Amino acid sequence: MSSTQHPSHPVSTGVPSDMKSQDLEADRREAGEVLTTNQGLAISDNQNSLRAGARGPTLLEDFILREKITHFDHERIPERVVHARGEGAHGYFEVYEPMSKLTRAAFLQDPAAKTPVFVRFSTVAGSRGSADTARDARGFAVKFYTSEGNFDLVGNNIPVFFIQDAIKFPDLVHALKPEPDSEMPQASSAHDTFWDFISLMPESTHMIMWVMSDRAIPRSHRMMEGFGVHTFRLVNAEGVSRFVKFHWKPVLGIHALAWDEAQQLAGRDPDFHRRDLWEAIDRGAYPEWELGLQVVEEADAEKLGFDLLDATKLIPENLVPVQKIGKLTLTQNTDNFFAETEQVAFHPGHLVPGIEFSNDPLLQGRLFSYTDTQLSRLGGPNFHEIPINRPRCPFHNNQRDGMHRQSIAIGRVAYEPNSLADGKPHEIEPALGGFASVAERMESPKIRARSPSFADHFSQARLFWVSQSLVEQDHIVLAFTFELSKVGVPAIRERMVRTLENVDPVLAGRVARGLGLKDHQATVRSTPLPEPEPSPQLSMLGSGDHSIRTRKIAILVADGVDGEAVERVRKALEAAGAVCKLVALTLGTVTSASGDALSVDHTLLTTPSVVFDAVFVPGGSHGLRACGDALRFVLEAYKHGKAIAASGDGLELLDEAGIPPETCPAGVVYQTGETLLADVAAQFIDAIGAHRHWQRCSQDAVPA
Ligand code: HDD
Repeated sequence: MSSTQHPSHPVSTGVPSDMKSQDLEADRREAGEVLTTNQGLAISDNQNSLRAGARGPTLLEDFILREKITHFDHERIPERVVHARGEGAHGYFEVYEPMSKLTRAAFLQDPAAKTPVFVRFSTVAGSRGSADTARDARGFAVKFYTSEGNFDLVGNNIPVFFIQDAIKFPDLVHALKPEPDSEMPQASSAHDTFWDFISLMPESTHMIMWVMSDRAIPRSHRMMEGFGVHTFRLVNAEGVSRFVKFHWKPVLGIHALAWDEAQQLAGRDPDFHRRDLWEAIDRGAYPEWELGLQVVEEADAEKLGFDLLDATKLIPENLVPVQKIGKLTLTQNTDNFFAETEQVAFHPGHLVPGIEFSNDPLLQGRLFSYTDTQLSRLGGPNFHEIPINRPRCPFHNNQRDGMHRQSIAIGRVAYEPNSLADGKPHEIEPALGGFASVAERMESPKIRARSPSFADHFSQARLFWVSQSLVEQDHIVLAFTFELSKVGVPAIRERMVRTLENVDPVLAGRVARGLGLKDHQATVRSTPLPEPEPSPQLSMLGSGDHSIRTRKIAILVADGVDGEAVERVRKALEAAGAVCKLVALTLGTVTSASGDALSVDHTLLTTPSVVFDAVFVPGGSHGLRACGDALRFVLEAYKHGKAIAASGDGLELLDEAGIPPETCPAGVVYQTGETLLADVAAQFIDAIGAHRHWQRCSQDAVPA
């Protein structure tokens, strides 16, 4: 094998070579043949410590035991104070057209170039081992290894934030995290301290609407948007600066789980999102997002009607359309979770020439926080030398020493200016690639104050509400009701309902009813709430192209199954890009009606319907009808609004589960006497393409 080729990174997949991966090659270690100590001493006995007699005490002399145990004792590093739970992958970014009009950033100029990236997705509240499907914002952090240094876009899947000023971040996070006396609840905002804080912070209202929407329970990280959140600046070679918001648009569309499904997944497969990403990349279904920009001329910023520096505001896409300028593709899983995903250090201040900050006070505070946190998390100031964080371009300066320094700086000069090293390394002027901040004019008093332009906390929360479909509004009402029902202090629940009055009286009234607040009265207003023009892009419904690519379909089988139905429907689904798995009572094989052995992928014992997008019940599998797990499987799929198909007498399982064909439920496809299997498959594909048949989920009577 060549020195640049690694067994888990075949070059024959048609994937362009990943340059960051090549850069990591020198740091990869094969297991090796002989077990040694860290000093290279070959070990002859890894089973027994050195003792004074077979039953005597262990000797202090046992340096092999001590080295092994000492290393083990220090294997853990502090988890991230927020976004502790996450997973990462490698890939690349390509720009569609040269963007020189807007920015001088080199990685946004050449459509033929592929810029390596490492991306980490995360939840915010939970610990490192918490479940993936908690109701929460998701982190979407991208490190671009550009020729001009690393550029990190450290965003979320929600375009706004809870607070306007970084000085409130520790308060927000302390309120959100498990309560400090009991360390409960884990990975959940449904508790007193969080809602106490939110109900006292009107500026959080817009973000809380998003967090109570289905955006906070994505079906997959591959099916969620990403946002840079803050307003940044793009600066071109002429020094012209414009405001910009960054967007990531998933090629597979934006899709969510059902809340009941998300809760069940937290127990049935806490790694659901991590597994989904890993498996998709592993089988070559590379996740893709397009990078979008909303660009605002500096002179137009004041015409927007809100302050671009306020991170609780978004720019509606019907006001400023998103222009798609390139594509991110994830192509490679990590070799080692700790070395790559755990040690990667993102920072909104990792910039390249041509991209700059705005004065958003939330962003400004972040610029301090991210380096600071790595000092305790990664153990010192040399975390930039950790392979995953190391820029791919050369980097030289006079910083020296410190904990865990890896590189060996040669020579006696570590200062500038110098003459002993020919003045190197030296500065370089902006025209030749040096970074220079935009020369923004500043004439202001030193003051602790919020700009009056940050004062409107409800208009965009209302814009979000009115832009949702009825189904999405239902889900928001249910989410508020769920979360606030877990709040023990009545005054907090009531205060939050009063906040919601400022968003929409119907929303507030429905939540109040859900909470049993019988005395709730709608607020009498002197001026009616504004009636914003709905912004269609704020709704998830109808997103995507109805493709079923990468969707996971369960085929329930037992001995006697109609093998032809299995194969024909499976073939059609796979041709449309779906992944089919045979689920049966036990592993091994089932024997079809015609005597063929069909390999089983999963059992009903280990694999529930919540890990699938749809279920097909071919005829002949009579053994399933007496199986409670099989009945529960289809009933849950039904309750969660998933596409269900049955051929032949497969519909008897559905009937047994209480899903009667005569009601023609949406998204349930039956083979009647005349229907061909090809038609069943085609209708099933359509039904899966709709993602979920949400109208079914509101049927509380379904007992799954
Ligand atoms: Fe933050 C991590 C995103 C506000 C302080 N943040 C972190 C991560 C993401 C974000 C995606 C995980 C990065 C990774 O995968 O390693 N944070 C955001 C967004 C914000 C935001 C979109 C608002 C728009 N954050 C924010 C503020 C502060 C922090 C206001 C502090 C003043 N964030 C941190 C941190 C973390 C972090 C404590 C924890 C681990 C880390 O940085 O590396 O420094």
